[in-house]
Amino acid sequence: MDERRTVKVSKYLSKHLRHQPGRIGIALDANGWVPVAELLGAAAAHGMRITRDELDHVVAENDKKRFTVETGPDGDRIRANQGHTVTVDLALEPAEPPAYLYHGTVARFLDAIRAEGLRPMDRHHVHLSPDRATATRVGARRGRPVVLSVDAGAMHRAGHTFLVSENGVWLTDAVPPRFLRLPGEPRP
Ligand code: HQG
Repeated sequence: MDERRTVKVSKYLSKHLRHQPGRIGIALDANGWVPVAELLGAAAAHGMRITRDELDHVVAENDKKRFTVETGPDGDRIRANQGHTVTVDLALEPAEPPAYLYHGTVARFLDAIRAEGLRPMDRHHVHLSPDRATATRVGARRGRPVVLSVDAGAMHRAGHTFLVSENGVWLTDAVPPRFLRLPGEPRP
């Protein structure tokens, strides 16, 4: 499977497993799962033929482990590991975060972030990375990246809940400004 095809299938899966299942007439269950056979059938019916081998390849090779396939009594099912805009309960267990987590963004959002902290915007959670390199890549999607550090240890002690997704992304409801350090500022 070539890289272009892999990216195309991955984007198609993300779109329908996170954002617009109704576009191809599928419904995710409460926890975000859909039978693999149903997904592939619906995709084909809407002009996107994906083989089971291709799907397995994308799930296994995806750089960010965006999807999980699970074998159940009724056959295999698939879901996106995070990043949904439709309502799903990923049933992730709260976990204790490392002392610091990182968030990659761009300069044009900094004034708002300084004033109101990090907000989930269109997603269900604020997404935080365990290392600066990952946060840099996340920020670079929008322009020249700016990496903020988050005093996750202090947030946790103050009672904020953290979840960690299947692919190592840390999720929390919001990050108040006092737990953020912008580049060039001392740690909070
Ligand atoms: C910004 C991708 C103004 C925030 C990535 C970000 C990640 C604010 C944008 C995952 C703000 C939201 C998530 C505030 C936050 N005022 N702007 N108060 N608070 N922002 O895409 O973290 O490819 O929803 O800095 O790799 O960029 O989808 O979040 O720039 O892991 O698998 O608002 O998405 O993964 O953008 O990215 P997003 P994100 P996937």
